Amino acid sequence: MILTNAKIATMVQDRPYGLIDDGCLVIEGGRIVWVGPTKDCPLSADPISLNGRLITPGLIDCHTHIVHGGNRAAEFEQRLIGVSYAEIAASGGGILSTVAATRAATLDDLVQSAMPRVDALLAEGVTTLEIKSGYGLAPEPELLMLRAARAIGRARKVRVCTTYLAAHAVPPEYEGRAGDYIAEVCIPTLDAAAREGLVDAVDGFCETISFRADQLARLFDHARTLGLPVKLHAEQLSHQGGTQFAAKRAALSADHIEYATEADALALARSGTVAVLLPGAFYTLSEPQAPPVDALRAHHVPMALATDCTPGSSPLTSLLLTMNMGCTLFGLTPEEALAGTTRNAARALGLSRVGVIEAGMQADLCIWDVAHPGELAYRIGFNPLHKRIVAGDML
Ligand code: DI6
Ligand code: FE
Repeated sequence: MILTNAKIATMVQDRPYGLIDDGCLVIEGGRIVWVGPTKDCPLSADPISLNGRLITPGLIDCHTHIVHGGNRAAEFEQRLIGVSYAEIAASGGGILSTVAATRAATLDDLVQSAMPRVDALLAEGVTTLEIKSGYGLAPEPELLMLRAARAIGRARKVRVCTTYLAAHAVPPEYEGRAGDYIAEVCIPTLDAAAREGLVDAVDGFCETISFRADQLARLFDHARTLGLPVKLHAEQLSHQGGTQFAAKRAALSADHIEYATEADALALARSGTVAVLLPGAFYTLSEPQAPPVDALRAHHVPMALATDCTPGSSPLTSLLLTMNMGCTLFGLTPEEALAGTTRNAARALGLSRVGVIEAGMQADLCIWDVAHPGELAYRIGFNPLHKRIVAGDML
């Protein structure tokens, strides 16, 4: 397939957007075999002219809890009249109410209820999607969530990366016994999930309402023995040392990090860990403190953006709106926002064959009805996607 007369945002880092003004892209066998100026195109058989449309790498949502049972709309109403997230959690709402709904769901329930949310992301150009477990908090429901994630990757043209997040919260049956939960449930269930090929990475929630770093250390040590990379929800609501803990373990990413410090940013830079920024949760919870973007930028920490699609803290299924929020709420530039949902999002998932447009990469692409890549973060609630291409198939 030869695509010509396109503005191509390759997202390679040598110039803004890696932009090629009048570019040509050759795809063969699901991979990009050539990209460059149309005038230099090595082939001319049956080119498809895009008449100046924009091509970008396929969008990557690198942090979602998109598989879950039930919803938390009632909580939304409670929070609007002033009941706090913590008060709702303390009264059995919050994550634990989603746990109950998820434990009651069948595999088909989990797949079918997630599919409209997945389709909303795909309609905006997502070609790679990360999906976490973390609402089962017991062996079989956690495995069921990961099986649902794998089933979604088979049912739709999208690459799914799964993340094991049994260390998301302490279930009621282990209240006050976080360490026992890690040892008796999280670690054995990770073995079972890994044996079944269900896990691509391991995650944890380091916060006062969930786990301390030293409790997560045992799980992360075990992940390393299985050859699995780690990532961490860190510094979302307070400073607990999660970012330093993640950096020390060369985690793929540290996520949320609203309360990270300059020293934390330096640690991320030194370890090559990606900062995954989640403006949907910041917006939904009306959080008072934004992540230290200036420090991350100053230390050249790669920044990614993701929906953090959850039923409670971030019921967001638009990566384009996430880009707009990343700019408006966190101060990212439109180019940083696009890098955050392509090149840096791929890095946050440990993927090396997607996220930029260059020869040898997988042909996961978006064609947009816009003239400049900066327009993608600019509009609010508007979808200019013309076509999505996954592994060379134009959809
Ligand atoms: N941080 C969050 O915001 C979510 N989990 C986490 O680790 C909360 C998930 C929920 O509200 O259901
Ligand atoms: Fe999350």
